[in-house]
Amino acid sequence: MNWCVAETVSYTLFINSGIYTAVDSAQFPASAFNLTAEFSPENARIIASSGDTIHLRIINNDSLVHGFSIDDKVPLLNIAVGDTEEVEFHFFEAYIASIYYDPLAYPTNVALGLAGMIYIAPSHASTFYWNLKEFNKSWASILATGNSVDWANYYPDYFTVNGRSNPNINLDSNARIVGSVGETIHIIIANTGQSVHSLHFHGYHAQILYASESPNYVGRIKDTFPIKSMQTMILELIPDKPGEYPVHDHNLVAVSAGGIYPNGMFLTMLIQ
Ligand SMILES: [Cu+2]
Repeated sequence: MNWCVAETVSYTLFINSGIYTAVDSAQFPASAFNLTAEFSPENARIIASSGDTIHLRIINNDSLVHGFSIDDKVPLLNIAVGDTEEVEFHFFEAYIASIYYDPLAYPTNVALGLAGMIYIAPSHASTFYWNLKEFNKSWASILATGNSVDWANYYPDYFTVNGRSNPNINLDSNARIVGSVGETIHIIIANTGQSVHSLHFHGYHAQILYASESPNYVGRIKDTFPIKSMQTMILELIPDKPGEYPVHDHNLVAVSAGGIYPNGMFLTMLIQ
């Protein structure tokens, strides 16, 4: 790869709706931006280098009109049922994590799952990705049929990382951190849920390389990282000892699914 020459990076995203099967076998409607016309609860990751032309084709494979936007980058595109829209954009900075999403009826379509992450990757570091979401099972059916809910009384009951809950997050090699002592590890985090998620690392501290909410956070070395709704953060972890340690949401309700603990936002880091 030539690191000096910007390239065109192309993705085709399908807006799909489907039925999500949670870790406890509960099922509810959900939507996602996927790389194929088949619904998967994990939204596609868009990864490019700074200066690259990012070319997206977005196909609305659902039975309702959908939108697409990236704050400060791509204004709202409306995509009719069965239509395709195309857009091109660039990020000229490195170490940026951003969120693409469907802003229509906000936050309804995001709450159904339509939000994924973009990472502008300069790094040769070992990289992991956590797209944090939560769902209210009974609301999902209401939202999917175009009805409204009272967001002031939002109490989500399913919590996922890349569409999975514990113990299945460790099966996702893009999420579960596996590395070695002294290795530089980067963790790209997008909170595409509606709640704050506060990730607590056991065993290690990490340093904030990027925080969409405030540049003042950059450089802080901590073990707990609160991330607000629709914000992103990039962490650097250089493990100082071997071991297997957990990472989980410090808000313990987010470590559950359908009221069962610890079936939510919980995974481990395996350092050898
Ligand atoms: Cu903890």
